Amino acid sequence: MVWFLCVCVFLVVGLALLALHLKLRRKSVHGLQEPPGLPALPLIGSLLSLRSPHPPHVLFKELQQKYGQTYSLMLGSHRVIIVNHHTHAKEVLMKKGKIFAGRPRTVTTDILTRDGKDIAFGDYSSTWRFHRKIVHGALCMFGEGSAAIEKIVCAEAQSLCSILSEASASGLALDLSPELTRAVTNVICALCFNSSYQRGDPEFEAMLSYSQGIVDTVAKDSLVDIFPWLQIFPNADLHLLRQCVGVRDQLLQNQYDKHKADYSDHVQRDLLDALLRAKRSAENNNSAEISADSVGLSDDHLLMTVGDIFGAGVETTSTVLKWAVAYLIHYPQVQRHIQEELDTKVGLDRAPQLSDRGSLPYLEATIREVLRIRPVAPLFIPHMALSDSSIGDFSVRKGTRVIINLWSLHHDEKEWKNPELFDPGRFLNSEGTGLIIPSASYLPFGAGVRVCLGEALAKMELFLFLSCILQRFTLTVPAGHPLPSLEGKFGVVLQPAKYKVNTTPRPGWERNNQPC
Ligand code: STR
Repeated sequence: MVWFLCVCVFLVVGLALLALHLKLRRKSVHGLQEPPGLPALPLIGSLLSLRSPHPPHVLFKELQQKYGQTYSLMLGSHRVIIVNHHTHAKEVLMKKGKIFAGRPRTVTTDILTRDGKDIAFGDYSSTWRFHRKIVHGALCMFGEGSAAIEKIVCAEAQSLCSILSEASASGLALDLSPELTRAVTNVICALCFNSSYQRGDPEFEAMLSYSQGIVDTVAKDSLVDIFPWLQIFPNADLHLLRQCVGVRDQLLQNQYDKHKADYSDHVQRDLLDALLRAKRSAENNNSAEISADSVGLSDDHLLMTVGDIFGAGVETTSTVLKWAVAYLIHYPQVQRHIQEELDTKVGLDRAPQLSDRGSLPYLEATIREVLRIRPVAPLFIPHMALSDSSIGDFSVRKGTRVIINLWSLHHDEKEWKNPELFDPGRFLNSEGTGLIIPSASYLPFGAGVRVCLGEALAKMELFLFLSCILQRFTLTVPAGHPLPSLEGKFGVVLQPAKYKVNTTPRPGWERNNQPC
């Protein structure tokens, strides 16, 4: 009898859940169907279907075969739509950019950004828009637009090359990572704080490790972000994240206090001065619209934004440089081609400068190819629908998270011939003289309302660092070491594994030590 009752209850509950599932599935916005979905169980969502030896961007690309280019899944109780094709990606980012400009709040990003007071992870609002506008203005003034930044980048490239020279003289195989990171960090330091780090500076060492700690723990779909209630249990990752964020915040706070103490309306030394000025002038402005906007633009907001610029500026550019070097070692013919181009267009008597960009198309094509084959952020940062909407013919309910799988866009076999092959030539016209973007399925810096703010600065740095290095050195794998792995470690940025490099000075370079 008891058994019979149990079976009945089981059947009734099962049928009820099935009915609910079908009802939810049919329920749609504007009469459209919801995207096909992965199986989902109550509470744990689609977790069982997401077990895989592959990192999420690769798994999401594979799942297209079964569910189509756009499909949905449940992460715990959150509905997530995965977009794998460029037409839908552009609809989300550009055509309906404002509707999808939201950001989900997660445990880890809230810790990093004081509950979303930054730009990258902060939700869409009038404060956010105003905040982004002033950062954009300040970056234009101190970043891409200024000749000063070119000088700074060139000086850093120069000092990086001196260190590579020392290493090559001693015949040591070198892990380029800390050197590249220091060079990129110093550019951002100069830009933000008008300061820089010498080799071995303890503050710089502290920064290297806190930044890695943050990359290892933040926004990588860790379980606490899916199930926030897991925070009640001791969690080593969260502990590490809090500790790293604490160190970072102290560092930022010191700079902020210094800048506030000797701030003057007349001189703007760096980006932080420019941000302080924009904040003050907004506060003093009587115009109803602006003062309403500026409400909430607290010290925390500026601090968190400087943290973003710092984190993004350092982690992304240094990661791309490491990927570029890894690929140049794997493809020595590409390296030779760039060096021949440098030899004929720049020569050995002077360092490359930004104005050479137009005459070095093969190097530019190589940078584009690195950004395609190993995108810095293969899933970008998740978006969130701010109202009911649609993607293609599928309905999307308000609050749904939308993940654009940039990896799928950049590795789409229909768009790219042999996508796993590293071939800078695909970004050149048939004569090899001019740059092209051969496919619409290419968005290394995103697009739309939340497009990367540092795109111009990043491109400038990649060009100057790589051209300076390749003008003077040939990069090879040291005897007895394996080739760098091209696989990558998934996180908020896709980082290459550590590897060692030999830097051999190119013939003729030793004689010419022209500074930038
Ligand atoms: C890196 C580590 C750190 O110290 C601070 C940040 C905050 C900004 C993040 C950055 C991170 C990683 C790369 C991000 C960037 C904002 C935009 C950029 C996510 C976590 C990308 O979208 C690639």
